[in-house]
Amino acid sequence: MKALSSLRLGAACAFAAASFTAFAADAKSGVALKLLVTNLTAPTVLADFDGKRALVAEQIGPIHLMTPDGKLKPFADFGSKLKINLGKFDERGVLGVALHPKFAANHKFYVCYSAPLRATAPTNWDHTMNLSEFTAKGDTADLSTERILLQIDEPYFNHNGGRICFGPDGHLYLGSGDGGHKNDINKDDADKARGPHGNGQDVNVLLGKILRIDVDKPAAGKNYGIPMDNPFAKGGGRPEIYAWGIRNPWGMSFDRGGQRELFEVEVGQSRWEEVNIIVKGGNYGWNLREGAEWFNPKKELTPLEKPYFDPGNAKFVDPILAYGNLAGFPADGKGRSVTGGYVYRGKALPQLVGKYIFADWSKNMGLPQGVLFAATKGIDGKWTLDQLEPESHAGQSIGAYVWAFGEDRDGELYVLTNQTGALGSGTGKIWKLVPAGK
Ligand SMILES: [Ca+2]
Repeated sequence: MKALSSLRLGAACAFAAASFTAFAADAKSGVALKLLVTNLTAPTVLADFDGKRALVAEQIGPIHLMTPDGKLKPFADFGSKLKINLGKFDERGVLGVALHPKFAANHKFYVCYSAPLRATAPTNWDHTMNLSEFTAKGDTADLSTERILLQIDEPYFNHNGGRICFGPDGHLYLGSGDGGHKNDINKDDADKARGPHGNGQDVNVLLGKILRIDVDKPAAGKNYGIPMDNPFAKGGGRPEIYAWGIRNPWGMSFDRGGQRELFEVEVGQSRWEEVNIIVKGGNYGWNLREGAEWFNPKKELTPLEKPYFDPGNAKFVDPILAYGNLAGFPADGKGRSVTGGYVYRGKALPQLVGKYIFADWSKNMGLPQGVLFAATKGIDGKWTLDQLEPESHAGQSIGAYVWAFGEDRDGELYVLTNQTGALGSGTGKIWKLVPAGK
């Protein structure tokens, strides 16, 4: 029970219970999707590069610079560094890219990607996730400048997370998945060597966590530093951990306004898709909880009355919002797999300011039926969910898999899609959220 005895309670875990409100039909949204780029595979990242251009990463390796009218030119290609299954559905590849907050001066940027399994990993595991620093030279990246900061061995191909972002504190945040497969438990799968109660609740492993590191002040003999106020900076768990109990964080971004909160989405297993606000020391529940229910690792569609193991005094942070997964709620679920986005702080769409804009990947794993959402915080502090129905794509879905969102320097948002759900199809597109009818 080592994992349990080392659990620490977060200081700021008193969140209101998740709000599972009815799904309000949207009046005319005043929003349209403007097509900027076609012929990509599966775009995973769009972020500001220099105010004039954005960085666009594709999961299979290429990173481009994109002009405001959607013209691309090569910046880097990670294709030869990846372990990836081209042409198939895959959760490996280029998963996160972030520029250093002082990129204009130091030209440093960070990429989280799925590399072949390193020599020190268990031989039957799948791959190693690398978080590396690189230095750009003008408009291209020199990949020989790679400095590997952090490596996480991954037992399975899926649930990698890999999204990264810098916080207002200047530190780099990384969301790591629980290691994959399902249930986050190894009772019948001992070779994959997860803890007795899974990786999410084990604070001695880096899987299933939100991590926070200091890239600017490396500790002696290390490639990075540990912020002094990380929950386990002085012991009790891995010092990189900022929050835990995470399953598969496919989306992580700081609100650039408001309270500068860290929004994360959690791809659920079969019943609940979550939006969380991540707080330091927070335990987000997985695999004891899915949504605000006690998860049943033996019968995933039937939640338990009490936790499947005794979590002692552990306190859990509930999602600010969760919607039903169609696997668990065939009649009124809203999707299958949540895709994280951003709190809108741009100028073009005043009706969206302060709302968290995100999506479901697709309502049907085999068909492109992604749906956009807007979450709104009420005056009572509770969040409610609405479909964001672009007037250019009216209906119950936008007719594409929603792979990711992007944000430019002005705070305007982009929707990154694919038509096949697989890598290598050449159907990837980038759309900008713009005012309808302009
Ligand atoms: Ca959770």
